[in-house]
Amino acid sequence: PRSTDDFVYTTYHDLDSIKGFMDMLVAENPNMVSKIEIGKSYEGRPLDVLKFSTGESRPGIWIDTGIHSREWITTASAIWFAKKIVTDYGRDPILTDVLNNYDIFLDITANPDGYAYTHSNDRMWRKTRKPNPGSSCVGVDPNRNWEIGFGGPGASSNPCSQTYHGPSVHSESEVKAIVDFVTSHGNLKTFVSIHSYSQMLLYPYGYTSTAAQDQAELHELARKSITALESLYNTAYTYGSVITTIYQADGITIDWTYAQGIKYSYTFELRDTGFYGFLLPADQIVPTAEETWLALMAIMEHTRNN
Ligand code: ING
Ligand code: ZN
Repeated sequence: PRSTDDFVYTTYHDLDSIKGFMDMLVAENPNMVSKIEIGKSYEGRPLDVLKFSTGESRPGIWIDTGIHSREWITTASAIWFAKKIVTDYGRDPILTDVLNNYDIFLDITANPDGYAYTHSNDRMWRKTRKPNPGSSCVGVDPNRNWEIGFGGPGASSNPCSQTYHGPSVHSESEVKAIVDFVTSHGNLKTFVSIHSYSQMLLYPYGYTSTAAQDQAELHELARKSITALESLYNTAYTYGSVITTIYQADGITIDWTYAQGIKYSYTFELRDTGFYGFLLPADQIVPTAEETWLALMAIMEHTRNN
């Protein structure tokens, strides 16, 4: 494609193609979009994040996708979100108001080594690609590697497990890069980490059944967000805290971001509920992105009003 208008949003893309998309989007929108490198992956790939900004020193909204590399629908949706943001700015009054007051950070390929591996070797690869000393099994679960509840029973100490927590807190460079970014930014208001599949919207905690301090507000905003999502194609979502809605999960992203004071910390589990699972047909990319965007807009609008 020669521009992001020609880019094909209805298929899944490899890392090179996504990098090409990001570079075109930046070149086409130099006053709004930039690419920042927050670190390097274990295999040395740049950890690139798109920054959408219309002014200096604004509070931030973070969205990441693909931290579990086989969850391709999340990455494909994020590409569509990126195009949607530049298209709607100046046209959609709510998005315009959000972007006139907040920066949006979009981390489309949060686990690029894993993503490359899902294209080259194993479509079902979930974890990072760092070898584990003393084991023939590779990789750490980047959604069990965070500090809050690290090493608890909702994670595995077996390097061969899909939920292996890793040798130490933030041992994975893909996780540490986000930790360092969040810490040094210091003013993120909203953090949305997008997974698939299960059709759920989840908020803290995963490591304890103690209710989060903001549970009532988080629950009400989840309800509003899912009402918006369901209004488009009637896709049925459930919502609640991680531990009450899925299962106990220790060392997860959003428990850490919430502990940093980022009140609107959410995880989505996108389509479907298991019929195709991680292998969601490409003809569902755009509908999934469209409905999820309505949910994200509800969260961003609430952020703006609070
Ligand atoms: N499932 C999540 C997992 O990491 C989850 C469920 C989501 C747990 C959010 C904790 C927090 O086990 C997938 N599909 O990744
Ligand atoms: Zn996941």
